[in-house]
Amino acid sequence: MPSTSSSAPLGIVTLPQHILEAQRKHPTATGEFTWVLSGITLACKIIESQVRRAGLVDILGSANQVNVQGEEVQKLDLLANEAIRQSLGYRGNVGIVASEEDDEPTVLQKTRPGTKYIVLFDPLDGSSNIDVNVSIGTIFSILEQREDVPETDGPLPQILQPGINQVAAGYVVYGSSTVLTYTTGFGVHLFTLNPEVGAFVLSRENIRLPESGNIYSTNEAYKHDYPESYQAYLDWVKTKEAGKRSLRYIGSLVADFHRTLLKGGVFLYPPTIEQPGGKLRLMYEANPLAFIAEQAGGMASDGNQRMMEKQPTALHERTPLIIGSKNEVEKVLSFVQ
Ligand code: P6P
Repeated sequence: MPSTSSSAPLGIVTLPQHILEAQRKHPTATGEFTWVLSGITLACKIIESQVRRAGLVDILGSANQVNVQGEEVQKLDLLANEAIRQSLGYRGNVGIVASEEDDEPTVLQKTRPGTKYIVLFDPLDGSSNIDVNVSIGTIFSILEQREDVPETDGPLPQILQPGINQVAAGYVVYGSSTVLTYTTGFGVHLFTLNPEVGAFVLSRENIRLPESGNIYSTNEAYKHDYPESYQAYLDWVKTKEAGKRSLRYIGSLVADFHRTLLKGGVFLYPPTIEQPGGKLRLMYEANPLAFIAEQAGGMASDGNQRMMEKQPTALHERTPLIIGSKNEVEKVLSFVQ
């Protein structure tokens, strides 16, 4: 239920209001996020309008380009990337941005003092689903620039921080409705885009990820490419001892994670023979979702360690990912570790 605080006329709480209320409750959650997050939400509204129209306007299909990941870039990928880069470019307190679509990070402003934030993002995750009208999403992670790193060292030493240093993280799912879920370290909150108002309004506050869940989510087609320990888990999960289970796999990380956050269960993308380091990206997919999962009472691991304690070594570094209900992640780890 939306917040019923005094600042919620008609029961509507917008995202900026929610951040400012959090600032009043937690002085360290500075209102500066409002300005950065308003840049991200503006971009997501632009993306949403294009995603909704994709079927009508010639923006479906490939842009005949390949990105740094070696993946064919869809036209909406390019539009989403530009929308976020431009929206953040005028925020003033964002110094560095880094995108899944760009080989290198972009230093927006040199002067350090006011430009304390670094924003990393996957502008349109699951883009291979665009043409078949399956939910896709945007994921973002916000870090602060480190004072102990000289600017002369360039942006990478600033960016390559473990997930525990995130000051905020979130994602948007462009689905049957457009929802934004975020955390600044004080719980996980869900907003739904009200197209009439043109604003994200609070729909669920302090979401808790169920401690257990009977849904497991993985691409079973790869099972025989997974390490044997993961195969052993996937065999166990189908036994009577494991109880009644369901397999759900959308193939869009943001959509699979959003279901896991709300319904519980576990999503796993293990190492494969083709990608022994995992497929999903650490900095702008696994870490932001891990921050949200932990803030909601869940867990996230790479199979060997807590996801948010991994020390990144490269901007586009990939990682195996096991994320979801605490008890379900621990069960997978009991096979894998
Ligand atoms: P596979 C989409 O391309 C993506 O990066 C994630 O959104 C999704 O979870 C994963 O890849 C799907 O990968 O190998 O199962 O098609």
